[in-house]
Amino acid sequence: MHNKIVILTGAGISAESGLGTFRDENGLWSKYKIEDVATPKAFKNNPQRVHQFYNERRKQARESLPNSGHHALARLQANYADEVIIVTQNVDSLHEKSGATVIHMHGELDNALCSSCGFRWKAPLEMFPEEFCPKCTSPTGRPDIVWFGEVPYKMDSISKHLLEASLFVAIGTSGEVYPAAGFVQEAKLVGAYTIEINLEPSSIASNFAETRFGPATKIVPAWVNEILGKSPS
Ligand code: BJW
Repeated sequence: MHNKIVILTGAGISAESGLGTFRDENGLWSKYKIEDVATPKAFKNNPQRVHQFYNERRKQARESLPNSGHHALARLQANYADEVIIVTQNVDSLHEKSGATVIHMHGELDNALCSSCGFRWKAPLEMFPEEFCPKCTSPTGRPDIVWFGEVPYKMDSISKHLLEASLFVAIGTSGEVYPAAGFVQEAKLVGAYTIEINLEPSSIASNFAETRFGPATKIVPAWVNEILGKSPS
């Protein structure tokens, strides 16, 4: 029995819902350069190109549905006797669509953010350069996404949860991007047991006490059944 389970998810949990990962073969970073679409400088130099990248992904994400991996985590959060915190690096809303409550550390495709006043609003399906902020009226709306070089959201809250974790599980993430890639070490420092669930060993698999490999739609529901003490269905 664990007092607090902290789960970190990455693009791999949404892969079987049809959303592309970043670093797999044919992933987003094989088609786009990070410096063209995922940095503040890219947005400053070519907002049209950056909006187009996120407009396409927003449309795809809104049409997609959660898979059995997302549903299993929602079931765990609803039925586990103690706290289950889900932190996601994903900018889609598939965890919420499955009924879970999550911390979005890299932002959300469904939100727009004013870079002048910090106001957030629901993003229209398509955003354009000089998107007006409904609060301060500046033409400074941007996708509410944490780009490289920006500080991820809710770091204080995430650090607090990691300090209290007795089980840390990373699902569908390559371990290539910090600070998320360092969470396993933070959890280990406070004595948490650590599990990696991924299609194949990530670059930081050796940091985990236990690893389980295979598609998230199979491995996650099986692990959740184990934790909830249910026989496999
Ligand atoms: C399956 C599966 C299936 C497939 N079932 N599994 C040098 C050293 C250390 C750090 C740095 C450094 N130089 C710069 C940095 C910092 C930088 C960084 O980490 N760079 C690295 C590239 C080295 N990080 C930052 O800039 C961050 N900010 C920061 O550090 O601020 C400083 C600070 C921090 C804390 C406190 C105070 C200050 C910001 C990072 C922003 C990341 N942004 C992105 C794009 C924006 C969002 C978007 O457009 O969607 O976020 S990058 C991209 O990578 C995206 C993801 O959230 C993130 C992680 O990717 P993820 O989810 O792991 O996906 P993949 O594709 O990499 O892996 C998928 C995995 O799934 C694979 O392993 C597959 O095998 C698996 N899989 N199918 C199960 N069916």
